[in-house]
Amino acid sequence: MTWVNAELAERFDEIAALLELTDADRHRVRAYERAAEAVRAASADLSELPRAELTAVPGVGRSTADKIAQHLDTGRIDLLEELRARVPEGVRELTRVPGLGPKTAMRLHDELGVDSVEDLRAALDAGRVRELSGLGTKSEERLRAGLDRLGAKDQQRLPVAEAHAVAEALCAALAGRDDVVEVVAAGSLRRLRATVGDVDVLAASETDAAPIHAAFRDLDLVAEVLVAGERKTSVLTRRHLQADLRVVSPQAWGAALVYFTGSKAHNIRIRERAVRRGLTLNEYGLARSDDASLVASRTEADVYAALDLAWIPPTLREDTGEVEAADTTDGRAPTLPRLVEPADLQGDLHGHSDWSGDGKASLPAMLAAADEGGLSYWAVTDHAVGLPMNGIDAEGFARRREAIAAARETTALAVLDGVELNILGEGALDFDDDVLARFDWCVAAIHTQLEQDAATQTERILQAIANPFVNAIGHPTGRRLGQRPGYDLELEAILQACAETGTALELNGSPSRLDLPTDLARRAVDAGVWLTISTDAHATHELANLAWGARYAQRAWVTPEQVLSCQPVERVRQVVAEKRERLA
Ligand code: DGT
Ligand code: CA
Ligand code: CA
Repeated sequence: MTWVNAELAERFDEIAALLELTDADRHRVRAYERAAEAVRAASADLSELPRAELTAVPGVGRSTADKIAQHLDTGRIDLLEELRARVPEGVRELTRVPGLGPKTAMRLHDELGVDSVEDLRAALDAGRVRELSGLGTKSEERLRAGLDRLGAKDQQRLPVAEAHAVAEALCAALAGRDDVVEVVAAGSLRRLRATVGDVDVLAASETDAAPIHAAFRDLDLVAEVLVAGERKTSVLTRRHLQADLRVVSPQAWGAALVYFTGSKAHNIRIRERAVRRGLTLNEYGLARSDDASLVASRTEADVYAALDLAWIPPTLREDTGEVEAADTTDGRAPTLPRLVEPADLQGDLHGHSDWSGDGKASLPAMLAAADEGGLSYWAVTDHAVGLPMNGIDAEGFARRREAIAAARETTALAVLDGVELNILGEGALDFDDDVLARFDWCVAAIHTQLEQDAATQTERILQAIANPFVNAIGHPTGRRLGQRPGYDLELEAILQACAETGTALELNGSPSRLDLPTDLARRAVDAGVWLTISTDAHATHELANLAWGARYAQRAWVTPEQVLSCQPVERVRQVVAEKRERLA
């Protein structure tokens, strides 16, 4: 399908949807749906046909042909503009509520003045909805359920790893089909945002998309079908996670992938760039604005290249400087960073064994798994005694020291004798300096009194950083994805102290944390502060957290040189020794 045909089809679909909202005759709605189908099915590029021949296209009648001509000449269709003016934005918003059809949305608007989702909630609470004729308590229940589901997308963003698991299953099911050439989860999932609102599955197919949409709806994972359209399917999966499927032709794959990967801000930025070059960019391709001829669409790299840009990794697509850094205009060399990758990590500087109460595997088992994962060193940082349930006291660590010595005989890994200290109230630590001095590596983290204000939390952390034996601050903001936000910190002071003392900030790769958040991590590396990318593994399978941590770090433009755990163990020991020399 050519780009112009696709755009026209979209316009006819929108007309049909808006006509339905204005209670137009069913045949009229259907006529525009058919016009969209006819345009989509047309083999010729409609912008290249002589106007007189438009009606020769199967399914295109006089009225449709006029609107096509109007669109081609002026870029607008009067009927569509009228409808857009007639149907308030709020009503269009209401139809996003699952189970709320166009007729009811219009009535809620006309009769109750409801023109937003919030209004609808208020009207339900006030018992006004059931007073409309034909709408009883049953309808109320249905609308409330719809609002809850909408809320699931708007408010309860899922941790990316959970959404990833669902997306993998959805994609795998489609990838097995003969008629699917490519399938990818785009959107915030591909950009690796810490939490995901919904999953945007994009598939490419040479053939009719309808059977692919049908198969998607029939997957076992699907709990409920929200939208069963010809071009878009929306379903609810596990844990109320919404997933949308769109199917495009391989010809449009690259443009669609750029579009549906987002972010919206990134899309807007590159679309402006297109306009300045006399081009139009949308999900079907990059085309010349004057004659609509297609310039690029097949691969992402093609689309970026036609905009004088290097291909931009999805983790950077947030409009925070990546478009400028990718610029290749007039042969300029792009300045995109060489992003850290999981394979760059040489060691893990935060992990647990069953020496502390919450560890699920023995030290030898953890070391074997780390070795298998390709690491060359591992710090066993069991909890210290200040964490009452799980912690180890000084004598316990002395006994563990013997076990570490024995383990070193059996592994090729360098084993760092480590501890995860508790930053107690007022910033005190579990042990005195003479005990701390016996460790190779100390992580300090806040586990208690999470509710304090920014000044207090910052002061506690500064106290820990000032200790000569503290090498990294673990999970610095304390956030739990989907459960609790991090505490507020005065980051500037912390970064300065870290830089001055040679103390690292951890990027905790546990999928329930991904802590440091992107903006903080980027400020940290910009300030010259070491990052560690750590697993916080309590079980052997959690060593896979390294990959989450590394890929999440990409969003902060992190390079391997900025990550201490991407350096050899000798460098780690040197950084530890330097801080002790400086402060002790
Ligand atoms: P989410 O689902 O809230 O975690 O975040 P995204 O980024 O996945 O957003 P979503 O699912 O609403 O849309 C998927 C992508 O589609 C988005 O990243 C960019 C593109 N997109 C959606 N709406 C717009 C829009 O209004 N303008 C532009 N330029 N792109 C859009
Ligand atoms: Ca999404
Ligand atoms: Ca979406």
